[in-house]
Amino acid sequence: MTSERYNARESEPKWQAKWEAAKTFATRNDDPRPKYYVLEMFPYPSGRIHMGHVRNYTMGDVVARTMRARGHNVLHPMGWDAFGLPAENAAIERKVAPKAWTYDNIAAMKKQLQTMGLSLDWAREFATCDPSYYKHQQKMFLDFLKVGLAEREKRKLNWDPVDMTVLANEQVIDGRGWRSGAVVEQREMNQWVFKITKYAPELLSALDTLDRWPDKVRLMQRNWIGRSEGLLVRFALDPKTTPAGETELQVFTTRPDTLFGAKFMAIAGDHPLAQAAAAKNPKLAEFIAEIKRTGTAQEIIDTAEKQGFDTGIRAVHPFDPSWSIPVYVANFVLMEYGTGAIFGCPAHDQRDLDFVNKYKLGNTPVVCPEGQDPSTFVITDVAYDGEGRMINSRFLDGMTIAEAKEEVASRLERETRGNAPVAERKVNFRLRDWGISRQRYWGCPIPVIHCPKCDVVPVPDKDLPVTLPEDVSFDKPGNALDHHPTWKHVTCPQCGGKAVRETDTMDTFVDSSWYFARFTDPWNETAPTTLPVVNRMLPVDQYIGGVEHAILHLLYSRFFTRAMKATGHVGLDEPFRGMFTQGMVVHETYRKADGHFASPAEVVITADGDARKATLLDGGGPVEIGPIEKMSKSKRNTVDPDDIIGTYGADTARWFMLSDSPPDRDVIWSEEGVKGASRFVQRLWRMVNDAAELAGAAPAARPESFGPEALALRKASHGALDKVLSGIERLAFNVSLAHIREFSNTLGDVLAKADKPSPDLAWAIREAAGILVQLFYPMMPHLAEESWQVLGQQGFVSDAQWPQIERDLLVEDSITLPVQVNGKKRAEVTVPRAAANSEIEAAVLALDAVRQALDGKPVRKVIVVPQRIVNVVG
Ligand code: ANZ
Ligand code: ZN
Repeated sequence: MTSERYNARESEPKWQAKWEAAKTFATRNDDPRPKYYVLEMFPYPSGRIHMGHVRNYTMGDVVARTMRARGHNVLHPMGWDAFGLPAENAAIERKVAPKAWTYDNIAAMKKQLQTMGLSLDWAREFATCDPSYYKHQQKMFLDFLKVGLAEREKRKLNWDPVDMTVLANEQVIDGRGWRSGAVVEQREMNQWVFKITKYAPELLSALDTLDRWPDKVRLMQRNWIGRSEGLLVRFALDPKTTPAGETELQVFTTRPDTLFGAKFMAIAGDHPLAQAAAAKNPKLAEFIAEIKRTGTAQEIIDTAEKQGFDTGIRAVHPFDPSWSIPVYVANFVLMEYGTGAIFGCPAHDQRDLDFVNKYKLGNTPVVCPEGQDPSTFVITDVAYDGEGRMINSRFLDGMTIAEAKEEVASRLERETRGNAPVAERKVNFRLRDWGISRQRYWGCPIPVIHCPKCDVVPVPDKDLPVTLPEDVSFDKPGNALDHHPTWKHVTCPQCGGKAVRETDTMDTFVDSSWYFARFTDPWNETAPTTLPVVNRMLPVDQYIGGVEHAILHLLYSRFFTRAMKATGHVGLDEPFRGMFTQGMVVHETYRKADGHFASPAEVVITADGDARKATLLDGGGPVEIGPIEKMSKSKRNTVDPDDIIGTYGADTARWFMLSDSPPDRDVIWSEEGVKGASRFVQRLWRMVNDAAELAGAAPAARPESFGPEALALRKASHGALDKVLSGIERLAFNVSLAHIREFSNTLGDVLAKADKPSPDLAWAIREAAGILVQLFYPMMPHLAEESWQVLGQQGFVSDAQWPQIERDLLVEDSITLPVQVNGKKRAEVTVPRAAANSEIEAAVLALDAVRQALDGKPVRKVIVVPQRIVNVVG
């Protein structure tokens, strides 16, 4: 037995250096084996890795190492999502240049990541702020512009009237500018958008093909795209009441069945009709200015009190010329959706109900739920949006909602006014085009030039990349690119006159929408991708990341891939075949007597269970153990990966990360848990050494036959192989780890008993130890390499093929058969698989249930259908 402890601190850097020297994880694009692309969402270079990264990258690494061992050409790259606001904040607060700050952080985090022993191909590393990356992004922007997938559009922006600058949404706090504290206004300005809406139907329908995505993520995408089927209805207006003789108002409705419950119409403040009316009515103009101030963010609109202003305009009901309906301007109607105008049916829509209750417009229910009496059914302050039959609706009465919708649609589309049908069926999407302009310095410059004569002029290809200037100052509010003395002043590439560069930069979501494609050939200097390569290496077979990116990042990437296809940069639509969202890392919180939080590193825990107690490491003061929460700086319940890896080693951290919880759930990080994992590492180490000693007696050639002990061990080995692999394939890592533990217990028992093993058992022990090492290799690669050597194997375990499963060893020894008595199932019998019919017969007739069913009658016949069923005839 070895008395030496496994020393992770010595072993881990040693193997990392050997892998690097041997280029073990370098991936060749021309490798003929089937490819497998594993990707974890690349990190933002904040400066330090956190436990969430450790969990994310460990999972990806297990998949990558397993698929590699199984004969795939695995692509497993890493890079940096390096643009963004924190670099500018650091520049403002600490006077460091965003570029220097970013690259310093990258260097520090790379060092940390390397201590984790990840099987990454670092040769493909890049940061999105490298001009060699964003150059291609600029090229693709111009390609998109050519085919109409990028456009300029007027959009509302947050304007800080004190700092005289545009603010990003996250810079608006409670409606005020983050620096000035001034009340933010909405201003219309020209913005660049990507036309994601062109793909809305396809982005929705293709979700059905993504069967290796979590259902919840697909549902979130579906809701975000928000397809609804409805009707565009042209309401006639009473021209006597309109500001300039306007004659109609078009609305979008998904509930045309409720037309007879209409109590008002409402239009957005920036609807042309509202604008025209406001021009003649200062009070209305004032009202519109006021509702504009609250902004158009969905959350604000949903929670703000419903407000309206009666314009005096009157609309006419499409089924009754004598029915006049008031037209309001309302704060809950958005110009950006549908037509910016609605009819309100308060009985069946909560917003509309809140509105009429405030303005005393009344309501009439038109859908009556099953089991309610139509004559007494009333709505007071809760709208009814469920199923039912139509009431108070003339020719619709008695119909279901669906029938009524159809009836209204077909009547109104047949009816015409001024040569056009009064209504048409319409599918609407909630999805908006993707506004990518950001008024920030640290982002990818949008490669266009504004010329007073030629308007918008694309930067010629030969002038790409448009690089960011480095001599920038952040002492003024607003975009540092704007204030730069020279950067934006250029000559127009078309007319040679004076012109200025676009100073907006791209949303950082653009950077992360195609990095997975760039990883396939980051060396290509002339194009974003190399077609034959990108088409072979994509899609990403397994993508792993946080659920916080389940909507925007994934949707933008799906759009971008399609746009790249349309412009000839890839040949596929869907970038991620398999998607997995991992849970968070959570930890207990600790509070000191003075109410402040203490970090886990400052606390000692004693005793277990109810007696568990925490005290301060320094001075022993009392500490209250608080709830388990997501690791965060504010709660001080973070654990530094450096500390854990330095103390226990990366293998222990990796093992513990995977062992306790299903990977899509939260995992509770605890000192006790890590210690348990660390003990397990030592146990495996002793076991491998013991096995190596006993296996010394094994013959080189596989024995002809195996005795019962050896056979039992071999069954355990191959059973474990089977179960551990299927766990990894399903990403049920915790299940795989439990099977590894169970198998190690079996092997431990055999080793404890086998003093001088027979040759066949010694052979089975050697086989079992090899399999054990290969099974824990994906999770604990350093320990596995060290163990591989102890077992006398050549080369790296990292280069070893996954062991072949002998399927006949997986067959169960016993079999359970159903037993019928006179054609009715009465019992089951478990017998050795190889049992003779006479043995089965005897076992069946001895069953109580069979004797009872026979009820004293003699047995006439027993029919055994081998491996299937037993029939007793009485
Ligand atoms: C009448 C009605 C009656 C409606 C009723 C609903 C319930 P989705 O499903 O999200 O597409 N709507 C249309 N355009 C709007 C806008 N620009 N701002 C605010 N609301 C708008 O929602 C469609 C429904 O949302 C439409 O159907 C319309 O109100 C409202 F019992 O028309 B409905
Ligand atoms: Zn020009």
